[in-house]
Amino acid sequence: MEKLIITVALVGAEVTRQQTPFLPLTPREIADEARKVREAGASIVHLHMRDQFGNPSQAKALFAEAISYIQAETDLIIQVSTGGATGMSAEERVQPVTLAPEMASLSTGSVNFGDDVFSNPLPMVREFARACQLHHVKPEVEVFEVGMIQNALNLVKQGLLQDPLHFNFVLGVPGGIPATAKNLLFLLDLIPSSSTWTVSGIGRHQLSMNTHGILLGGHVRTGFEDNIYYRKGVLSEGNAPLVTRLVALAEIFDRPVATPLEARKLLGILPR
Ligand code: KMH
Ligand code: ZN
Repeated sequence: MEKLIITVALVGAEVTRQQTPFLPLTPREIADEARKVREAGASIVHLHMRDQFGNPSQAKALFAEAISYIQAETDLIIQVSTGGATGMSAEERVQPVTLAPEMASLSTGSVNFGDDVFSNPLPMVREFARACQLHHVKPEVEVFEVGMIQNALNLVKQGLLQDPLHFNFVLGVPGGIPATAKNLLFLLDLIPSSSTWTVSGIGRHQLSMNTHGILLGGHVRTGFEDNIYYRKGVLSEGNAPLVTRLVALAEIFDRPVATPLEARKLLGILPR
Protein backbone atom coordinates (compact mmCIF):
# COMPACT_ATOMS: atom_id res chain seq x y z
CA MET A 1 0.00 0.00 0.00
CA GLU A 2 0.93 3.63 -0.49
CA LYS A 3 2.67 5.56 2.24
CA LEU A 4 0.26 7.18 4.69
CA ILE A 5 -0.33 10.94 4.59
CA ILE A 6 -1.24 12.38 7.99
CA THR A 7 -3.04 15.72 7.90
CA VAL A 8 -3.58 17.67 11.10
CA ALA A 9 -6.41 20.17 11.49
CA LEU A 10 -4.66 22.06 14.26
CA VAL A 11 -7.30 24.47 15.51
CA GLY A 12 -10.55 24.64 13.47
CA ALA A 13 -13.17 27.32 13.92
CA GLU A 14 -15.40 25.96 16.64
CA VAL A 15 -13.28 24.61 19.50
CA THR A 16 -12.59 27.01 22.40
CA ARG A 17 -9.95 27.41 25.11
CA GLN A 18 -12.75 26.75 27.59
CA GLN A 19 -13.06 23.27 26.09
CA THR A 20 -9.31 22.63 25.99
CA PRO A 21 -6.42 24.72 27.33
CA PHE A 22 -4.15 23.05 24.73
CA LEU A 23 -5.77 24.82 21.75
CA PRO A 24 -3.30 27.01 19.81
CA LEU A 25 -4.81 30.38 18.91
CA THR A 26 -2.27 32.98 17.75
CA PRO A 27 -0.24 32.59 14.53
CA ARG A 28 2.85 31.96 16.68
CA GLU A 29 1.10 29.27 18.74
CA ILE A 30 -0.33 27.66 15.61
CA ALA A 31 3.13 27.57 13.99
CA ASP A 32 4.65 26.05 17.15
CA GLU A 33 1.96 23.40 17.05
CA ALA A 34 2.70 22.80 13.36
CA ARG A 35 6.36 22.20 14.20
CA LYS A 36 5.41 19.66 16.85
CA VAL A 37 3.07 17.70 14.57
CA ARG A 38 5.72 17.66 11.84
CA GLU A 39 8.18 16.19 14.33
CA ALA A 40 5.53 13.60 15.24
CA GLY A 41 5.02 12.52 11.60
CA ALA A 42 2.43 14.78 9.94
CA SER A 43 2.92 16.04 6.41
CA ILE A 44 -0.04 18.43 5.92
CA VAL A 45 -1.52 21.05 8.23
CA HIS A 46 -5.08 22.25 7.66
CA LEU A 47 -5.18 25.83 8.86
CA HIS A 48 -7.83 28.05 10.40
CA MET A 49 -7.00 31.30 12.16
CA ARG A 50 -8.36 33.08 15.21
CA ASP A 51 -8.46 36.81 15.95
CA GLN A 52 -7.14 38.40 19.15
CA PHE A 53 -10.31 37.34 20.98
CA GLY A 54 -9.99 33.71 19.87
CA ASN A 55 -12.84 34.04 17.38
CA PRO A 56 -12.55 32.39 13.94
CA SER A 57 -11.12 34.72 11.29
CA GLN A 58 -10.20 34.32 7.63
CA ALA A 59 -8.09 37.49 7.67
CA LYS A 60 -5.32 37.27 5.11
CA ALA A 61 -2.78 38.91 7.42
CA LEU A 62 -3.25 36.27 10.12
CA PHE A 63 -2.80 33.45 7.60
CA ALA A 64 0.22 35.20 6.09
CA GLU A 65 1.88 35.46 9.49
CA ALA A 66 1.31 31.82 10.46
CA ILE A 67 2.33 30.59 7.02
CA SER A 68 5.57 32.58 7.08
CA TYR A 69 6.55 30.95 10.41
CA ILE A 70 5.54 27.45 9.29
CA GLN A 71 7.41 27.74 6.00
CA ALA A 72 10.51 29.07 7.73
CA GLU A 73 10.51 26.32 10.35
CA THR A 74 9.13 23.22 8.59
CA ASP A 75 8.65 21.56 5.18
CA LEU A 76 4.93 20.91 5.85
CA ILE A 77 2.32 21.21 3.12
CA ILE A 78 0.02 24.06 4.09
CA GLN A 79 -3.66 23.66 3.41
CA VAL A 80 -5.74 26.74 4.19
CA SER A 81 -9.42 26.49 5.01
CA THR A 82 -11.96 28.11 2.72
CA GLY A 83 -14.69 26.85 5.04
CA GLY A 84 -13.95 29.30 7.83
CA ALA A 85 -16.89 29.30 10.22
CA THR A 86 -20.63 29.06 9.50
CA GLY A 87 -22.12 32.44 8.68
CA MET A 88 -18.99 33.92 7.07
CA SER A 89 -19.31 35.54 3.63
CA ALA A 90 -17.68 34.14 0.49
CA GLU A 91 -15.36 37.17 0.32
CA GLU A 92 -14.16 36.53 3.85
CA ARG A 93 -13.69 32.82 3.32
CA VAL A 94 -11.69 32.91 0.09
CA GLN A 95 -9.03 35.36 1.34
CA PRO A 96 -6.26 32.87 2.28
CA VAL A 97 -6.34 31.29 -1.20
CA THR A 98 -4.91 34.54 -2.57
CA LEU A 99 -1.71 33.77 -0.61
CA ALA A 100 -1.19 30.87 -3.06
CA PRO A 101 -0.67 28.10 -0.47
CA GLU A 102 -0.05 24.60 -1.82
CA MET A 103 -3.54 23.40 -0.86
CA ALA A 104 -6.97 24.66 0.21
CA SER A 105 -10.08 22.90 1.43
CA LEU A 106 -13.12 23.14 -0.83
CA SER A 107 -16.53 22.01 0.41
CA THR A 108 -18.71 21.17 -2.57
CA GLY A 109 -22.17 21.51 -1.05
CA SER A 110 -24.18 22.70 1.93
CA VAL A 111 -24.91 20.73 5.08
CA ASN A 112 -26.54 21.18 8.46
CA PHE A 113 -23.77 21.77 11.00
CA GLY A 114 -25.12 21.28 14.51
CA ASP A 115 -27.77 23.97 14.90
CA ASP A 116 -26.19 26.00 12.07
CA VAL A 117 -25.95 25.53 8.31
CA PHE A 118 -22.58 25.30 6.58
CA SER A 119 -23.68 27.06 3.43
CA ASN A 120 -21.90 26.36 0.14
CA PRO A 121 -24.13 27.33 -2.78
CA LEU A 122 -22.72 26.03 -6.06
CA PRO A 123 -21.99 29.49 -7.59
CA MET A 124 -19.79 30.17 -4.56
CA VAL A 125 -18.10 26.75 -4.81
CA ARG A 126 -17.33 27.49 -8.48
CA GLU A 127 -15.87 30.87 -7.51
CA PHE A 128 -13.62 29.20 -4.90
CA ALA A 129 -12.56 26.54 -7.44
CA ARG A 130 -11.64 29.32 -9.91
CA ALA A 131 -9.60 31.07 -7.20
CA CYS A 132 -7.73 27.80 -6.60
CA GLN A 133 -6.98 27.49 -10.32
CA LEU A 134 -5.83 31.11 -10.53
CA HIS A 135 -3.38 30.71 -7.65
CA HIS A 136 -2.28 27.13 -8.54
CA VAL A 137 -3.68 25.73 -5.29
CA LYS A 138 -4.55 22.01 -5.04
CA PRO A 139 -8.08 21.70 -3.64
CA GLU A 140 -9.02 19.05 -1.10
CA VAL A 141 -12.69 18.29 -1.69
CA GLU A 142 -14.42 18.21 1.68
CA VAL A 143 -17.30 15.73 1.75
CA PHE A 144 -19.75 16.10 4.64
CA GLU A 145 -22.65 14.56 2.73
CA VAL A 146 -22.92 12.17 -0.20
CA GLY A 147 -24.21 14.69 -2.77
CA MET A 148 -20.99 16.66 -2.44
CA ILE A 149 -19.15 13.94 -4.40
CA GLN A 150 -21.34 14.33 -7.48
CA ASN A 151 -21.01 18.11 -7.22
CA ALA A 152 -17.22 17.73 -7.33
CA LEU A 153 -17.43 15.41 -10.35
CA ASN A 154 -19.63 18.01 -12.09
CA LEU A 155 -16.94 20.63 -11.40
CA VAL A 156 -14.44 18.39 -13.18
CA LYS A 157 -16.77 18.26 -16.21
CA GLN A 158 -17.02 22.05 -16.09
CA GLY A 159 -13.23 22.36 -16.11
CA LEU A 160 -13.13 23.88 -12.63
CA LEU A 161 -11.47 20.93 -10.88
CA GLN A 162 -8.81 18.65 -12.32
CA ASP A 163 -8.40 14.90 -12.12
CA PRO A 164 -7.05 13.25 -10.05
CA LEU A 165 -9.20 14.65 -7.24
CA HIS A 166 -8.25 14.50 -3.59
CA PHE A 167 -11.18 13.97 -1.20
CA ASN A 168 -11.52 14.36 2.55
CA PHE A 169 -14.50 12.41 3.90
CA VAL A 170 -15.67 14.09 7.10
CA LEU A 171 -17.97 11.72 8.92
CA GLY A 172 -19.85 12.40 12.11
CA VAL A 173 -20.69 16.12 11.93
CA PRO A 174 -24.11 16.48 13.60
CA GLY A 175 -26.31 17.02 10.54
CA GLY A 176 -23.88 15.36 8.10
CA ILE A 177 -23.24 11.73 7.16
CA PRO A 178 -22.81 9.58 10.31
CA ALA A 179 -19.41 8.03 11.07
CA THR A 180 -19.85 4.35 10.28
CA ALA A 181 -17.61 1.96 8.35
CA LYS A 182 -20.52 1.20 6.03
CA ASN A 183 -20.92 4.88 5.15
CA LEU A 184 -17.21 5.26 4.47
CA LEU A 185 -17.31 2.27 2.08
CA PHE A 186 -20.41 3.73 0.42
CA LEU A 187 -18.62 7.07 -0.17
CA LEU A 188 -15.49 5.33 -1.45
CA ASP A 189 -17.56 3.51 -4.06
CA LEU A 190 -18.57 6.84 -5.60
CA ILE A 191 -15.18 8.42 -6.27
CA PRO A 192 -13.11 7.89 -9.41
CA SER A 193 -10.41 5.23 -9.03
CA SER A 194 -7.78 7.83 -9.91
CA SER A 195 -8.62 9.79 -6.72
CA THR A 196 -6.68 10.01 -3.50
CA TRP A 197 -8.65 10.28 -0.28
CA THR A 198 -8.33 10.92 3.42
CA VAL A 199 -10.81 10.47 6.24
CA SER A 200 -11.78 12.52 9.27
CA GLY A 201 -14.09 11.44 12.09
CA ILE A 202 -15.68 13.90 14.47
CA GLY A 203 -15.28 13.50 18.24
CA ARG A 204 -15.08 9.92 19.46
CA HIS A 205 -15.22 8.71 15.85
CA GLN A 206 -11.84 10.20 14.95
CA LEU A 207 -9.69 7.21 15.86
CA SER A 208 -12.02 4.57 14.37
CA MET A 209 -12.42 6.47 11.08
CA ASN A 210 -8.64 7.03 10.90
CA THR A 211 -8.08 3.31 11.49
CA HIS A 212 -10.42 2.42 8.64
CA GLY A 213 -8.49 4.90 6.46
CA ILE A 214 -5.20 3.20 7.27
CA LEU A 215 -6.60 -0.30 6.61
CA LEU A 216 -8.36 0.64 3.37
CA GLY A 217 -5.30 2.28 1.81
CA GLY A 218 -6.50 5.87 2.22
CA HIS A 219 -4.99 8.67 4.24
CA VAL A 220 -5.99 10.20 7.58
CA ARG A 221 -6.80 13.54 9.18
CA THR A 222 -6.57 14.10 12.90
CA GLY A 223 -6.40 17.20 15.09
CA PHE A 224 -8.35 19.44 17.43
CA GLU A 225 -10.69 20.72 14.73
CA ASP A 226 -12.34 17.30 14.78
CA ASN A 227 -11.62 15.99 18.28
CA ILE A 228 -9.90 17.25 21.43
CA TYR A 229 -9.78 13.99 23.42
CA TYR A 230 -7.05 11.37 23.51
CA ARG A 231 -9.50 8.91 24.99
CA LYS A 232 -12.90 9.23 26.69
CA GLY A 233 -12.70 12.01 29.26
CA VAL A 234 -8.96 12.61 28.74
CA LEU A 235 -7.95 15.70 26.76
CA SER A 236 -5.10 15.32 24.28
CA GLU A 237 -2.21 17.49 25.47
CA GLY A 238 -1.75 19.06 22.05
CA ASN A 239 -2.25 17.79 18.51
CA ALA A 240 1.05 15.90 18.44
CA PRO A 241 -0.02 12.98 20.69
CA LEU A 242 -2.86 12.25 18.26
CA VAL A 243 -0.30 12.09 15.43
CA THR A 244 2.11 9.92 17.42
CA ARG A 245 -0.66 7.39 18.03
CA LEU A 246 -1.50 7.26 14.30
CA VAL A 247 2.15 6.74 13.40
CA ALA A 248 2.23 3.77 15.79
CA LEU A 249 -0.96 2.33 14.28
CA ALA A 250 0.36 2.83 10.76
CA GLU A 251 3.51 0.94 11.74
CA ILE A 252 1.44 -1.96 13.05
CA PHE A 253 -0.52 -2.12 9.80
CA ASP A 254 2.57 -1.75 7.61
CA ARG A 255 1.78 1.70 6.26
CA PRO A 256 4.97 3.73 6.51
CA VAL A 257 4.26 7.41 7.00
CA ALA A 258 4.85 9.81 4.09
CA THR A 259 7.18 12.77 4.46
CA PRO A 260 5.84 16.08 3.11
CA LEU A 261 7.94 15.54 -0.01
CA GLU A 262 6.45 12.07 -0.53
CA ALA A 263 2.97 13.45 0.16
CA ARG A 264 3.49 16.10 -2.55
CA LYS A 265 4.31 13.32 -5.02
CA LEU A 266 1.28 11.26 -4.01
CA LEU A 267 -1.02 14.27 -4.38
CA GLY A 268 0.56 15.60 -7.57
CA ILE A 269 1.62 18.88 -5.99
CA LEU A 270 4.36 20.31 -8.15
CA PRO A 271 7.44 21.93 -6.64
CA ARG A 272 7.17 25.69 -6.73
N1 KMH B 1 -15.76 25.19 10.22
C1 KMH B 1 -16.66 24.48 9.39
C2 KMH B 1 -17.99 25.19 9.33
C3 KMH B 1 -13.13 23.69 5.98
O1 KMH B 1 -12.23 24.02 6.72
O2 KMH B 1 -13.02 23.73 4.75
C4 KMH B 1 -16.18 24.23 8.02
C5 KMH B 1 -14.79 23.75 7.86
C6 KMH B 1 -14.45 23.23 6.51
O3 KMH B 1 -13.98 23.77 8.73
ZN1 ZN C 1 -11.54 23.22 8.58
